[in-house]
Amino acid sequence: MAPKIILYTNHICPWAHRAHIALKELGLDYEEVIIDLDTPREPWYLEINPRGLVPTISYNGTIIPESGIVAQLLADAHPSHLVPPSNTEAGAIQRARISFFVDTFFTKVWPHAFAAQKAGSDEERSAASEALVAAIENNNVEDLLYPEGAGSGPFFRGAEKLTQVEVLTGSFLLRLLSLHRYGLLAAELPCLLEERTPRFWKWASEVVKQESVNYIWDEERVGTRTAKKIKALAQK
Ligand SMILES: N[C@@H](CCC(=O)N[C@@H](CS)C(=O)NCC(=O)O)C(=O)O
Repeated sequence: MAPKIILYTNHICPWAHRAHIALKELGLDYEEVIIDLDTPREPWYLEINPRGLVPTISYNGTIIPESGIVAQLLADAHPSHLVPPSNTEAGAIQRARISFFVDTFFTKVWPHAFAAQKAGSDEERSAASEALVAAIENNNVEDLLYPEGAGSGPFFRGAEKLTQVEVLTGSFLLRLLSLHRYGLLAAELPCLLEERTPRFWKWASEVVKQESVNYIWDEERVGTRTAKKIKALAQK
């Protein structure tokens, strides 16, 4: 029987967005409850998730917070192309590779995008964007994505369909490829990525085209809101 799923979310949140990608990829129906992030969390939501963050999922009545854990629960409960089962050596190794790639993305690459968004000047923003491209080069991200001898598809390790890597990074790739239009990343970043890290660029460009990745995405809303928030922070 199909599970009863309620997703507590907000479409502007890249972490919550991960759950939307997983649910769509797995073809699971869900009810969505939008949590207003501009006002203090209401007591009923704090009872569901005392951290007050989105996303949280109710899966057949069991409450699970934290985007990475939500995505893992969905992938484990619904075996699919996203991630192989862990009870074979090949499956366990693929899971380890997924985790290592995602770790590399979030500890080595994404922090520079975050720094660029918070930069106080164009020079600082350009330096952070340059550091981001250098991090992709220096951490062999392209070889992790497309190692020799792997498949020839567009996704992680040449998969033909999305994997858990894209579930966990897709919402951030959407931002990486568009926030320069709102002054949050250097204007030259897309060119730098395309010239210096073409396999990463091709991967990211393909990921953001997928319906499961972009069906809740509102670039204008996220771009203008993030720019406004960062300006307000700088004036404090
Ligand atoms: N580690 C959490 C991070 C989630 C998170 O930071 N969510 C933000 C929105 S993007 C949030 O709920 N913020 C609440 C607030 O700022 O009051 C996860 O992966 O689920």
